[in-house]
Amino acid sequence: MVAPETAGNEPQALSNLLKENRRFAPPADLAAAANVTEAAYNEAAADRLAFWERAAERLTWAKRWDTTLEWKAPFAKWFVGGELNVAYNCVDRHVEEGRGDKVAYHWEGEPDGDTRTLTYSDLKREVSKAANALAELGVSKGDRVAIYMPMIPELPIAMLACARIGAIHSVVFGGFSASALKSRIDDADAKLVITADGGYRRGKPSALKPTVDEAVAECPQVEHVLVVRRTGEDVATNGKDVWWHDLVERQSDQHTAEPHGAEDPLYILYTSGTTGKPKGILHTTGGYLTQTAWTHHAVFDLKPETDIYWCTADIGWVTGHSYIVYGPLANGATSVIYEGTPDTPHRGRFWEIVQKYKITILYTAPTAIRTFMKWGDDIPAKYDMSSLRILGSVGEPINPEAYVWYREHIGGERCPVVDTWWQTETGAIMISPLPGVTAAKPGAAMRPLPGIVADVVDDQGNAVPNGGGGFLAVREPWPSMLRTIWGDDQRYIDTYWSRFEGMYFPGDGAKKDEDGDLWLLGRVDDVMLVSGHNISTTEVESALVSHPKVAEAAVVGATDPLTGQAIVSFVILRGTAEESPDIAAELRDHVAKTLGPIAKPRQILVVPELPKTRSGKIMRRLLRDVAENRSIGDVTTLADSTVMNLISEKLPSAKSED
Ligand code: 6R9
Repeated sequence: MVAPETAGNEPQALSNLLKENRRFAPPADLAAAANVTEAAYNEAAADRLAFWERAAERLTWAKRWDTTLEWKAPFAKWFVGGELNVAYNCVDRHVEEGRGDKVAYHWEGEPDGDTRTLTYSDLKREVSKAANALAELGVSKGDRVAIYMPMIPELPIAMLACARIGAIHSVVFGGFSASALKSRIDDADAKLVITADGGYRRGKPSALKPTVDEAVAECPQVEHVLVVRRTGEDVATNGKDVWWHDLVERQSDQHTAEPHGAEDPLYILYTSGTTGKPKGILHTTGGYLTQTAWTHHAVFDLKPETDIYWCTADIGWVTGHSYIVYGPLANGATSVIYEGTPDTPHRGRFWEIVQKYKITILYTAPTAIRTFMKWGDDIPAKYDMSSLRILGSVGEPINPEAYVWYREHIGGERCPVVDTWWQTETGAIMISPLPGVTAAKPGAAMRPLPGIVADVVDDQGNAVPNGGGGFLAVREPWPSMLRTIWGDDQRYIDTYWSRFEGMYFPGDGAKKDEDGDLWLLGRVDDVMLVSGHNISTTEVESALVSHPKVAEAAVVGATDPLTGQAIVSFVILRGTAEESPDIAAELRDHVAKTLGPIAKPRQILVVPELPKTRSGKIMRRLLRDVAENRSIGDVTTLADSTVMNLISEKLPSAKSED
């Protein structure tokens, strides 16, 4: 057996197996007109706090801060003493500066032809009315408001109304169950829930209100439920319910946005991580808006006058909070919001939307990109997508092959792809290429953004040399960082600040290539230990996806008497590929050839679907249960709970070829 390549003679915390030589320089015209150039890295390196002060100056402050950063590790306060109103920054100032007629959101409902357009003036009126309505319901500064809604304009309006009055919103993704909603309402002690009768999904109305009723029946602290009528389906009503169209529509559209402290809470967003009770990640106003707005300006090179920007995430996730609502609106962008799924009424829906609105910047997730690969190249080829100029990816490591497919079939080989690494906890993008600066490598998040100090360290917390792998760590506080876990400072300390002295530990594995560029390698909980080598799931999955017959892959380590753990792979084939009897052998050899024999999977299972969270991340924990022939663990956070049955059915055909 050949040992994998390592940087030196020391064993590596994480092996570095994948070699990638392709790279794509920024288009010359884009680079020449880019919002941010190489100089930003030098400026931030010379004086990090001065760099973030300049970023904060892009916002409108009612009172300038006294202290840029107060750092009592691990508790940070940014722009201390400063006052601003987030909703004023996202809405009013654009109207006051003469941009009231500019479109803030083109909203596209799932049913064909169901559209709405909101200018910044429209948004100001709607947010003001909603803020007045919240006040009438007795909601005031510091109160918590749970929001459980479909992707309709009232969702950002409700969030901005909370921000305007200083109430703390807690958006709960509309696909969560009554018990998940209840536990989040309880944890934050919310007094108001904002919801809708339902939304449209896969061509049908999908009810939300019954779930809210079930949750709220056990939440006596909830005083009111404010309900938007979206589908018009019958809903049960009770004494707590208030219709949005009754209450909000009769409010005055005048509302004065009072300034709030830079460290006043803006929102709580629950993230479940891999195990245990969901964590209420707390974000505050000044630093959060500074970094979401600056990164949106820098990473997407947003030109608010001409760009039409579309982030396909659900607003229920952090990507939607930061890059559909706060960042784009703070920058005065024109965005598209789409309510439904990519295959309704047909598999070209996304590309039809790109063509219709002449989208210039598209931000989506690897899970979606791999699905489009699986559906076939001919679908996007039918649409005119020549308006696109920048493509983004977020949520999981993007396999080099998926990156190249995205660049070619969506971006027409002219658009830079920015692979953006960040988390609910980081609030905004941390590691990413800049589209006018970076010669990007497919699959690499490249460098920490200016003002961010991140590194790859070994298990002792020492920086690994170029070519080495280990743990991602952030060495210095950043403006949009989480401030704590709601109501649980100790868990905040234990989860993020105890693994390495003085450093933030995100829980992700990473490597530095020979040039010092960063590659994210998946959650450290998923790393496989094969014959004494720590092998990342990402590298083996990327090797599988680089085979022309494979669209998606997930790998896990299963206990093995010989090697400690052995690699078990689950693959989905591309639309055109046939499942042949020798496919497993073909794929195993392909991985061995690409990464070395150490990474050769013991088993390959061809499956129709993979288990994913509702935000599209692969749940390897459940696949480990299958691979080790255990009964399957908690499936409540799965997007589709029937998937595990489909996969288990495949198991008897699994053969070990060695
Ligand atoms: C924004 C978001 C965070 C976790 C993160 C990491 C994974 C996100 C990634 C990526 C590799 C990227 N992740 N972006 N991994 N490359 N570009 O997704 O937030 O839902 O909190 O998930 O997602 O594992 O730690 P969140």
